[in-house]
Amino acid sequence: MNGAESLVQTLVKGGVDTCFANPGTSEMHFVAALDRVGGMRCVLTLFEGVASGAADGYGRMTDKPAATLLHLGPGLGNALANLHNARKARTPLVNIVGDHAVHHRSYDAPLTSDVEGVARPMSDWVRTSTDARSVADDGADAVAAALSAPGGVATLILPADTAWNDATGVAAPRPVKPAGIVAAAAVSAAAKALRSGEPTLIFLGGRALRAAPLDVASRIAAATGAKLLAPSSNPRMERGAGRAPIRRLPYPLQLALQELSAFKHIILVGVQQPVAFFAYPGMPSLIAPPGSSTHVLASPAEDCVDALARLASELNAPGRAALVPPQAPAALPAGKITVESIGAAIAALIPEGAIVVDEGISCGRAIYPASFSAPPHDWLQLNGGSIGIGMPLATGAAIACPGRKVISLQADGSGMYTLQALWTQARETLDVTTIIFSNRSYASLEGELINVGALNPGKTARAMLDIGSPDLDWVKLAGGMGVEGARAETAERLIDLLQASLRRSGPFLIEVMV
Ligand SMILES: Cc1ncc(C[n+]2csc(CCOP(=O)(O)OP(=O)(O)O)c2C)c(N)n1
Repeated sequence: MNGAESLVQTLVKGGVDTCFANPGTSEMHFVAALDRVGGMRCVLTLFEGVASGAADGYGRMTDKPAATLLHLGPGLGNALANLHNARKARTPLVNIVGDHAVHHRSYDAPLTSDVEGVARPMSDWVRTSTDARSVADDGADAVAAALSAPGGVATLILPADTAWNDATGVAAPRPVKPAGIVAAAAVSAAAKALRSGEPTLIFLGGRALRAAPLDVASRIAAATGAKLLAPSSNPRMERGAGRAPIRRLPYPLQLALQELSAFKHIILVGVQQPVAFFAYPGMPSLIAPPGSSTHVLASPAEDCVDALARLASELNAPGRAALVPPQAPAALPAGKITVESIGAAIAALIPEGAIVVDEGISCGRAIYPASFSAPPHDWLQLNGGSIGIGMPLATGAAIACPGRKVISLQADGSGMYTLQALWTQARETLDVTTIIFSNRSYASLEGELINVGALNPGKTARAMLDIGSPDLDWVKLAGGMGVEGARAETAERLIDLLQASLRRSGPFLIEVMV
């Protein structure tokens, strides 16, 4: 057994059974090992940002790491933007990055670079294997690091000789650091705030947005009159009919400040304190009102399910909370495409068990509020702010959850960063319906120009926000990568196309002309 085989076997033994790859010469032994070792599904991506975003989608849906296979510093560099998003989402993920053989590094060959230096900012754990005999142990440590609470990005750098030399065997899975149990004092401090009679917000994020903890939180809210709120962008929310509904903090800072202005207490569950996405001249960075108290019930690395259950029992919260009733048949919109008609049309058609990936930016904002009582589904967002995640995330989620429909809500500008994901969707026959919001502009940045105080933008500044010259043709772009598509210029056509695509298998793309 060589080092590469020992690593693949160790990963499979540790539960890593899917690898999103874009390999090169230094990873050839890893690639060859995939044929000799069973149990690893390897998915080719045509850009490393697709591999990292897909691994993120897979990890969010399964709570276990997928691997990526990347080519030295430049391959890893191409993956970084979506590794940043994965890290912010606290997704378990293992990068395997090939490097030159140890004896070759000193010659400064064309692909030589500081791979650890490239890895560090977007990784929670980094190691370079030094020897084929230690590669299996390194692999087991990487999986444990990725899975340890609160979850993270582990990057293992594999010099080519550590892959081709003889190994000693396979390493057993390592113990994983579980989520911490919160101190009794944190539960009683939250209970005291909730009993104070003063306006109290329970701010939930991360794992606390899954159905079970949300249900407990809504029982606490019912018992105490507290309000529930989530951050504006979240890795994964379980929502829909029969589940506790939760609104999100508005993205515009002015609205976010207004939303929190009345609260005297803010209880954090699985999330950090609310902060402004950007600094704006003369505006605060922290959103909690001055004079309010913030109480950490559970940090992202702590067990929020246990913490909420203990808080509910201390408060004698009722056993059931009012949940969202099943969806009443909504009137489907007709006529002109607007942000509102997009919201109503898509919200009405979300099927049970769907996974909605939301990188809709300005055109997708009406879909979430319109879909509270859609059949139960998951909602995945860009929560690290680095655009270009949507189509890769949808790809990874579809591979993680065969049998579930994926609806990928995609703004056109963000879509252009990683559209190669469509090719992987076609090759793997994934049930992904991509809905492109073709407004042919960086519309959200037009508002930001004003927000930062850059008033009266001139021709050059405006040209930086206009992506309509030349016009992108998404139906042709998709067709070129093996994904069938069609254009919708009215709400009726959008509804027809969406219904048809949800009935068929394999990917489809709808270009909505906004
Ligand atoms: C990696 C990265 N590069 C650049 C940006 C800055 N940025 C934020 S929004 C945006 C434009 C988004 O345009 P589009 O996806 O078409 O959505 P729209 O604003 O039109 O709704 C850009 C370039 C970013 N957030 N991340």
